[in-house]
Amino acid sequence: MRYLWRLLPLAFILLMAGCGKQNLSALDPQGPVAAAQFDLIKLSLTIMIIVIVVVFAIYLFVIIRFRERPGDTHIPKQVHGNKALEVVWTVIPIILLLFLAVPNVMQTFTLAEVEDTEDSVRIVVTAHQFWWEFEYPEYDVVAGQDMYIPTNTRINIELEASDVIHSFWVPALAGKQDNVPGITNEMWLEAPEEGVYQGRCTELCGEGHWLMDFQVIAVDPDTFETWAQNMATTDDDVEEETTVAVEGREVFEQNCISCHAVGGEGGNMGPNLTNFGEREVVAGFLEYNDENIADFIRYPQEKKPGSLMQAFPQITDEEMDALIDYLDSLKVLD
Ligand SMILES: [Cu+2]
Repeated sequence: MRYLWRLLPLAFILLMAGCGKQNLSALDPQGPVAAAQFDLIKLSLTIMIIVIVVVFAIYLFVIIRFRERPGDTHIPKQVHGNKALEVVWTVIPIILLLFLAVPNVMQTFTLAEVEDTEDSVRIVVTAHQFWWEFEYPEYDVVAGQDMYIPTNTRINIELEASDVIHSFWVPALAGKQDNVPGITNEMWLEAPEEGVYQGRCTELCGEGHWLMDFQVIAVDPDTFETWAQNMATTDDDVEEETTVAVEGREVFEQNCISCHAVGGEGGNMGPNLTNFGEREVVAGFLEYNDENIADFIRYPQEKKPGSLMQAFPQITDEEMDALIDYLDSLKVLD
C-alpha cells in the first residue's frame, strides 16, 4: 500500500489519455492558421525552457558553491546595487520579451485579417444553447451541427450568438474565439486535407455546454459546390431526390417542422435538418443510430440536459420508425 500511491501519476496519465478525441488537439495542427499558432506555442515554450534551465543552473551553482561549511565565518561578497548586474538582469528579460512579442503581435494581426478573396467562402457561425448554426450567405444555405468546408480554401468566419456567450473551437484548425451576443467576431481558417475535424464549445454556456460538440467536414471543392447547391434547393427538389418515407414526412410536418427546417421550409428554432441523413453524430455527441435518434426525440433533456427542445413521448413506435426512415432519407451528397 505504501508504494501504491507512486502509481497514481501513471493512473492519472492513463485516465487523461482516455479524454483524447480524434483531431481534438492543437498539438497536431492542420492548415496555415493552426500551424502559425503552433509555431508561437513552440517559440514560447522554448524561451520558457531556456529561462528555467539557466535559472535553475545558477541556483544550484549558488547553493553548492556558497553553502555554509563547518567553521566558515566568511560572508560572500555582497552585490547589492551593482550597476552591471542590474543592467544585465533587466536587459535579458527585455530581449526575451521582444522575441516573444514581435512574432505574437505580427501573427495576431495576420490572423485577424478576414478579407473575402475570389474563392474564399464566408460562413456565419451562430452559437445557440446548445447547438451550432452555420449560414453560408453566398450560397443561401443554412446548416446545423456539421460545418462543411472546401479543402485548401480560405474560410472566413463571422461568429455570433443568439443567447449567451459561447466559444468556437476547432483545435486542429484554429485557436478558439468567442461567440458574443450583439458582437460579431471574425476569424479565418483553412483545412489542407479532407476529413472530419472535431469542434467544441469552450465557454461555459449552461447546463448542456459539455455536450455542445460539432464537426467540421472538409471535402474537395467540387463536392462542396454540389453540397451547397443541393442544400439550397427547394423542398420539392429534396423530395424528388430522396425516397421519402411519406408517412414519416407527415409525422415530421405535424411535430417537428415548426422548429426544424428541411430544404427551405420550416422553423429555425432548432438545427436545420436538410442533410440529417448524412450525419455521423446526432445532437453533436450521440452515435447516429435509430435508438439514439428515437430517445433524443422522445426525451431530449435526458440526453442533453438543458436542451430547449420539447419532449415528444407521445410519438408511437410506428410513427417513430417512419420518422426515422424519413430523417435517414435526408441526404444531399448521394
Ligand atoms: Cu458552451
